[in-house]
Amino acid sequence: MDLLDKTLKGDNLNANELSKLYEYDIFTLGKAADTIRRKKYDNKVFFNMNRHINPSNICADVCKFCAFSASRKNPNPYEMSIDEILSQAISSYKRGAKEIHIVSAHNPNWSYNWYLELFSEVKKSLPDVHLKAMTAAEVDYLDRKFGVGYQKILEDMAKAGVNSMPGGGAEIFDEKVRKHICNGKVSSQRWIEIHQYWHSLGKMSNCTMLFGHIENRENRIDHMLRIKNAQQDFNIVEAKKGGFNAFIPLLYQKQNNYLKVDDFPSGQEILKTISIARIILQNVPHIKAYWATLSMNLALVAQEFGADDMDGTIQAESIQSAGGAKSKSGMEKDDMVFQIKNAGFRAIERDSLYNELKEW
Ligand code: V47
Repeated sequence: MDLLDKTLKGDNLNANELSKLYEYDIFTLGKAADTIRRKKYDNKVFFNMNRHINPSNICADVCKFCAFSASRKNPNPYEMSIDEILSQAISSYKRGAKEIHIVSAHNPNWSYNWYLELFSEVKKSLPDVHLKAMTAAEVDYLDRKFGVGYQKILEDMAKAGVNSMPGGGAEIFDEKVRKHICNGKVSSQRWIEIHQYWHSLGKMSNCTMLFGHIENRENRIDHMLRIKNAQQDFNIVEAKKGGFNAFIPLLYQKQNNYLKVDDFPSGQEILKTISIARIILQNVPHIKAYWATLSMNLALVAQEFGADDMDGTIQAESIQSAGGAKSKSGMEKDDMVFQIKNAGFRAIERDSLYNELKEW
């Protein structure tokens, strides 16, 4: 039996063995991935109406790949008040956003209670909105700063109204690469423990992988395998009672940062990565081709190579756009729908947990 058949059958192969999947041609991989995605979702492509809010770019950590955090290359520090965040969230809600996605730099000026107050205030003003907030890196930062323990932080977040956690901060789990690109940030093991504890509270989260910088193919597969192993009980995910909902390969944006990178992945290498993710991560329901990092065109092509989701309308975005992505002002819903349908798919608006809301 060849490697692809063995992988599809679920044989226990290691990262080194699985990295040879990249040696298949793109169409063979794409067909295998597309078969899995069509069996799950047929011709549907999901998107949501969301709003990203990044309350501050002042950061205690120093990640070489980051163009967002205030530094010599981005000498523009800012921090928003709770009232300012609230007024952005309310105006986005009025424009149709059903999810508010709050991710911040690790701002040393904020107290522990500031976060809880922020989440409570958002939920008090907008009880219907899905609040997706706090990467595991932020949770770990609060734990390091205030010494409360990540378990308590997660329990407090849930009590304050956080509905799900985004997948940021995973970067690349391989410890050697991680040390080079984001030394001092949440460890790989801790990132996974934080998500697993959150899942044990009956909550969903996403998982990301930052790729296209200095990592190699085996590092990417190792990252996927750690996610696969961390996703313990697929039935729980299906019942939406805790687990990873979507895997999001984030393509590295190269401008305005301190990470020196010589080679960038070709479109083929990117699509192969997405297909391989769909093939390996069969216990993670969704593969998100985040249009902000891939560009709209490649994210649409990715829907034929294993992905089933585009992310959303965003309205405003600061992290990837600081690195060069064209996502600063998000995208109109009509344009999203038009482009999905124009690519030959059914445009399905979903909520944050992938319940279908409407076919446009
Ligand atoms: O953790 C930072 C990444 C992440 C760069 O869960 C960069 O639905 C590319 O996690 N090039 C934050 N990426 C964004 C994120 C996310 C986005 C959309 C949806 C979801 C979700 C999560 O952005 C960070 C980091 O990995 N990032 N700098 C860069 N130069």
